[in-house]
Amino acid sequence: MIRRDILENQANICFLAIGSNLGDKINNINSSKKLLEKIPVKILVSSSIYLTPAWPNPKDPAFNNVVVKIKTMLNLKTLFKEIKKIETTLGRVNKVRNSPRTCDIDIIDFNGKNMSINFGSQNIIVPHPRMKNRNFVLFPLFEIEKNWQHPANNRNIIDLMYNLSSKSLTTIKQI
Ligand code: PH2
Ligand code: MG
Ligand code: MG
Repeated sequence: MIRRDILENQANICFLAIGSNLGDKINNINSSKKLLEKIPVKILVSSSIYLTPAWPNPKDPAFNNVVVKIKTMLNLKTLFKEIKKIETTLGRVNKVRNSPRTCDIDIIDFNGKNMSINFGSQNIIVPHPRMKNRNFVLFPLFEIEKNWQHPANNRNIIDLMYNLSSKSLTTIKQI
């Protein structure tokens, strides 16, 4: 029982991917970080900003993407709820799936664990199920956490980057 209490009160280390492809993108990312710090979340490290073509439709406006490493006492579900509030505060309107958005914050990794929880109609899965195909997650994550490993298969981040398509490797730019 005591052990459980200790575990429940521990700080969680988590990686978030932040993206924007609408409006003042850099400003939107900076505002996202400021609002995250109010949740409260401590941002331990932030990657630089990457310019990436929109996935899956490269005709949509290009994204600015960053990955941040954070520390928080919030559990996965509460963190998810708070992140959704920030997206709404920054003017995100959920229209069509993958349509341009001012702010998108995805939970990439939570304590390096495989987790899946239901939240209303949504199923939150960490690590993020599509991260392995996403240059805009892998590159900034590699920049700030060179030893990151996927908990499901222990594949390291370099391994995952090698498996990206050549297009994914050449179209991303650090700015
Ligand atoms: N986010 C999406 C869909 N497509 N493409 C890029 N380049 N960057 C993103 O952050 C991104 C995307 C939905 O979450
Ligand atoms: Mg996203
Ligand atoms: Mg999202």
